[in-house]
Amino acid sequence: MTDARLDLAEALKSLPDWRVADDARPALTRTLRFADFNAAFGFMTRVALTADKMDHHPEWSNVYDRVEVLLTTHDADGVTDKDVALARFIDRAAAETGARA
Ligand code: H2B
Repeated sequence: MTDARLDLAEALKSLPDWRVADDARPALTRTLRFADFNAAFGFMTRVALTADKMDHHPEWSNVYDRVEVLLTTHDADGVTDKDVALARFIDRAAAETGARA
């Protein structure tokens, strides 16, 4: 079964560090900065392992200490509870890895 699409504004109410992505698809985005590449990549490794267990994967890019994350559910063509759950995990991992924003 496909997950239900959520209203973006509603989803963002509980995710203050996220915003609507400038993207053709409904998606959430957050940019994070870390102390250096090592911290950024450590964060990504941690998120990657959990994302794979969730079978829900971020679209992201990394330049040195910066990681840009975009979350959307391809199967649903929008944002679902899976994106919100992954965003919450990312927020926790970011805080624990010393993200600056
Ligand atoms: N990740 C994301 N972000 N959206 C999806 O719809 C999605 C995914 N689908 N990871 C999963 C994998 C699907 O392709 C597999 C077959 O379960």
